[in-house]
Amino acid sequence: MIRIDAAPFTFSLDPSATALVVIDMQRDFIEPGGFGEALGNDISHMQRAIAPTGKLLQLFRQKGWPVIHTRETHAPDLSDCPPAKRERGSPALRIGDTGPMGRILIRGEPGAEIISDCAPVAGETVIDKPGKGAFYATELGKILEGFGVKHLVFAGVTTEVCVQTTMREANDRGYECLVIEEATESYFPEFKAATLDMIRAQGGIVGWTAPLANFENAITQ
Ligand code: C5J
Repeated sequence: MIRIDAAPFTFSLDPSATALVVIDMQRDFIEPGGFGEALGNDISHMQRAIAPTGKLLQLFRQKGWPVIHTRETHAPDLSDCPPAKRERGSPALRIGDTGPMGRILIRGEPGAEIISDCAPVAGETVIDKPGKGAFYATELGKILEGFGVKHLVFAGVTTEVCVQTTMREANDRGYECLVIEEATESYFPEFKAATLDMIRAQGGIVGWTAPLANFENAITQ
């Protein structure tokens, strides 16, 4: 087992049973003209997560450990997008509307793609998910069973929405979950801080958090 200096206590991972799950590092959440900005968010916060997530990807690739990327997307006919999701609030552009990067959050459109700095490479799994949690209405559970993994390391955006939801789903399914602190971001710094606190509170009720350097030091020793 590899021991990582984490909070609320040491995170132990089995190098033969650990995968990286990178949540929704898509142009629509990170770049100007996408869904994040259409919702009125300050997308500049997202920039901070890019280099640390890239570094994590590099570490997993060097180790040959499984990497899974998710994308929050919908079918072009919106058949998997509940009206309640599309019609909520008054964004500048709704899911399915056409913006500068094509139709918002629609599979196959430029905005739905993963940013180039974190793009999947051959052999990595990409999961399109219609919800916030990556287990809902996807094959993720079966894919993880196929890899035989027990420990999941998380990165991606946004911390309190899709990252936290997926960590909670994974925790309920018996996975040991660690989120790398610099490799996740929110449009709201206070929400990121609160989410990391929530995850590791009560003896790690959802999982663990650790700085990237602690993870890197532990796995490269
Ligand atoms: C949001 C996500 N924030 N990937 N999606 O709507 O967190």
